Amino acid sequence: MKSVNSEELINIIKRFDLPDDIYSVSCPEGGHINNTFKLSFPEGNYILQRINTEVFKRPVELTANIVKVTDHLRKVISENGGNPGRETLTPVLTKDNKAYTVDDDGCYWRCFLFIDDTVCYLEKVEPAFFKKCGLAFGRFQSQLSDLSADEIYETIPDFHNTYKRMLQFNASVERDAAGRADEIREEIEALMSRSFYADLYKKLTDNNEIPVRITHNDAKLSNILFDKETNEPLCIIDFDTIMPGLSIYDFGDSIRTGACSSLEDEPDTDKVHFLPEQYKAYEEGFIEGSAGRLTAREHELLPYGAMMITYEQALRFLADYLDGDVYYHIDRPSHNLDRTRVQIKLLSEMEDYFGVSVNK
Ligand code: GN1
Ligand code: MG
Repeated sequence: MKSVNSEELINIIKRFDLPDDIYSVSCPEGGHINNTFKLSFPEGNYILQRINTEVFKRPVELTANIVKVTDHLRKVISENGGNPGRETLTPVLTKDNKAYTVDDDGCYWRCFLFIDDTVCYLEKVEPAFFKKCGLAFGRFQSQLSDLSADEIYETIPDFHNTYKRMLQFNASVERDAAGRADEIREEIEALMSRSFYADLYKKLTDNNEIPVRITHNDAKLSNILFDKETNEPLCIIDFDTIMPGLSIYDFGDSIRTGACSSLEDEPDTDKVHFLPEQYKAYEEGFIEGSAGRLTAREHELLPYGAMMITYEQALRFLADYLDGDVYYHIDRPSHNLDRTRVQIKLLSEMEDYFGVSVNK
């Protein structure tokens, strides 16, 4: 996306229903997809974002999803005596009452209240603390459980359709666009021998064995804001991938990122381990937070959610490596391959722990 000059920025700021005297504009760290600006006014702070429409190709539907979900969350939080201004995102509308505005280049912009006095964590945390993250995402699931998934747009079609991801991966192997397939036969084989996870996804969804819910679809630790004073989880953020999905996949994504001893792109796989203590703590929190809203089958499938999403993420990283690194940002030529190897190592340790055997 092209850079933004201050005149354009002021022009956009003026379109939103914000106070008049702006103090300052800064660019907070973190967030690699959208452009984010923090706006400070004497009356309070706001977040202004330009949506990356190369990744989020349906910005109107995406914004409608955010409005619907945050309206609902605000209602539930108020009914429970909470503070909706701090416990969920609050979209700020434009002066003509829209939740986004389009600039002269066709880029979409949106604005939220900034939530002051919070911290977020990027790296692995202690089990007792990770349990709180499970509570936060479980509570999110319970707060949304009476809003129908039919009311939400699927803004990235088949985003977590593991079966289609498997077919796309097979097609990437077949095409071998970057001529890399021969050097990574072992990794390709590791994924092909696990296609039963894709079949399981198809069976679960074809037979409606578990409900399609409204899910976050990027349920990682860094998407929770904690209250600076109490260090308790306060607010879940990053609603760009909110779509119809499976609760066990949100659960699984948290495990994939938070019950692993390394970052997801660690080049040395000897450092990559599944952490059962983290898993158990998060599971306890997630179940408690979801307050009886999950079905017995969803409970039973939680470990599978962790394994299936890890398998799917490996398919996505390796397909991108085979395609010549066209989707994920890379900092080194082997980046997507390193990411894949971390997923495979983590998955195989999960399989040992949960007693899943793979015919190699
Ligand atoms: C992308 O950019 P980030 O970290 O929010 C991806 C997720 C992957 C993740 C893996 C829209 O998310 O699905 O799990 O990378 N988001 C999209 O690092 O594809
Ligand atoms: Mg994200």
